Amino acid sequence: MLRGVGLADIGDVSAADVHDRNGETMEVLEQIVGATASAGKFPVVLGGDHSISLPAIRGVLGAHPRLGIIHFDAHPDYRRARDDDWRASCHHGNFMGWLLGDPRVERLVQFGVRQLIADEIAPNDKVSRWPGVSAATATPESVLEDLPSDLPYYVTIDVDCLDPLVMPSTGTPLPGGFTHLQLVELLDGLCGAREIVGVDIVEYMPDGNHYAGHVAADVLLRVLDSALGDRGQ
Ligand SMILES: [Mn+2]
Repeated sequence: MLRGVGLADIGDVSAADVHDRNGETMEVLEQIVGATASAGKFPVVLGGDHSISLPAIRGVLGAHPRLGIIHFDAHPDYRRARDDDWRASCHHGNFMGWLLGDPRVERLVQFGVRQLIADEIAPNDKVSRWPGVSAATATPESVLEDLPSDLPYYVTIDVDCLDPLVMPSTGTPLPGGFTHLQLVELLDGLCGAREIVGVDIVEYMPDGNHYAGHVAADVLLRVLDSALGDRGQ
């Protein structure tokens, strides 16, 4: 129950091109999320291109210098970048590479990955993957051992982790994803059992499919309920 939990909409970060060449919008988002997290608040970021998770998570790292990431996605999102300059090279398929290289990020656990990319960075020993079918049949009990209990976690949800029959309104739909129920049961179990310090839900593309919008909103609500439900009591 979210009774007693206050929610504030602090507005939009001005739209940027997918490849935000000067990084200015990214830096603004990092500052906003950082200030929110440092004030003891729980940042919720809605997108949009998945690359926004890079500044959002960097902002949270300012308040939580040891962090794990729980990542739901059809793709691993750490393709090799053209160069090390995130301003020039960061996009939704490679942003996780910079986070994996950040020593403050101690764990990355990925659920639902079902399309591997030839030029991806080799995952290092921080990474656990529950791909495709194993993610769909995973229970919270079976995956919690991959999530040390002494770490706070940021949750990033790319809506393409869901099956396109449930969530067609995204840029890179891929068959074989979660049903709504499989996803929310796993999220409920994980977010209720670990300290969650921020969340984003991204790659939702409003296209007039109102059902898909309801699904995205419900998934986010379940995360907030599981992660924050006791705070207002
Ligand atoms: Mn993604």
